[in-house]
Amino acid sequence: MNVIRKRGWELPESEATSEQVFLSRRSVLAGAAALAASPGVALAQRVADLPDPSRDLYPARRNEKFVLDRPLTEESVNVTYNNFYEFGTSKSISRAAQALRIRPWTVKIDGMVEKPFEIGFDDLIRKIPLEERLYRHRCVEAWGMTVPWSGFPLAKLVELAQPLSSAKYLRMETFHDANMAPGQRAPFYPWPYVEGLTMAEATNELAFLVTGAYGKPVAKSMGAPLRLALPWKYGFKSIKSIVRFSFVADRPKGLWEAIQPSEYGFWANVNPEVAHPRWSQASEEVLGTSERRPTLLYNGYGEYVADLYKGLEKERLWA
Ligand SMILES: Nc1nc2c(c(=O)[nH]1)N[C@H]1C(S)=C(S)[C@@H](COP(=O)(O)O)O[C@H]1N2
Ligand SMILES: [Mo]
Repeated sequence: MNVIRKRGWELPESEATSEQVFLSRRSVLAGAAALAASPGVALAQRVADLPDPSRDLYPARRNEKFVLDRPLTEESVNVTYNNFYEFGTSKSISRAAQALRIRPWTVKIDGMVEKPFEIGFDDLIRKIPLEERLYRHRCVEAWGMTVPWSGFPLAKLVELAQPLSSAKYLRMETFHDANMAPGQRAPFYPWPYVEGLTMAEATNELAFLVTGAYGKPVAKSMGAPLRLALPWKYGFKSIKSIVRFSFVADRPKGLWEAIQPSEYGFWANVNPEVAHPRWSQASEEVLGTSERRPTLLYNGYGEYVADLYKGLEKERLWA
């Protein structure tokens, strides 16, 4: 296996900048060439340029059950400080991510289900009522933020999918299109981005499928049009720009676990007492402030999720 000694998310901004500039220039050139080459692509581009057809669904009604212990992170901070390796390895991918075409967007549901199907994102989003939830988010890199997400419980999508009782895990996959997302040309990552959950985790009420944030459709840099929010787990579990949900018998291997299993595992539950091999998880930078806060077990969501892990104490639950 190709072991990367220093990945982008550990690079200081200054070192990552040249690659960022390179990647975004490549994406502009690739986009222009593709447009010239095919009338089909030109049509897709016109569809993509239409106003967002889900705009009327926002702002969604807030679910008051989920309360925060700190102020919301500023929207301007949240949309411009991102991990989205498909568009580059620095935090400053928000410009490059504008190349993400979010219409048409088709979601595939397959694997161990009554009947596999595909559904257009705009049909899916009108099947299930949206709500707003204020959640904390804790990246494995020891920074945290708070977000007013809109969306619906992942459990509702599971219900729609009608999995067989033999399904044990939910595997999720991000789009794969290196012309659109030049980061996917980096050969040492096993694209597409994949993540997985047990069925019990996927149907826990906290697991939230995000379609919006800050009272409108979610920004491209934050994983439009459909991403996950799992506030009790490290952020890399919260996969962005999902195109496929597969119900499977075997534990899926996520992109980060595939690259560096000694540091990034399947469970990845937040725990201040279990250090990452290369840094402490005891406290976190509060994004957009100069403050540090002590990290909380399960990122403060133990009352919702601690029971999921009873009897699993022998598993590596914390990384
Ligand atoms: N497809 C995809 N999903 C992803 C990532 C990514 O690089 N690609 N990064 C993950 C990580 S490490 C984090 S912390 C969150 C970041 O979400 P944000 O940019 O909205 O803060 O997305 C997660 N989901
Ligand atoms: Mo992260």
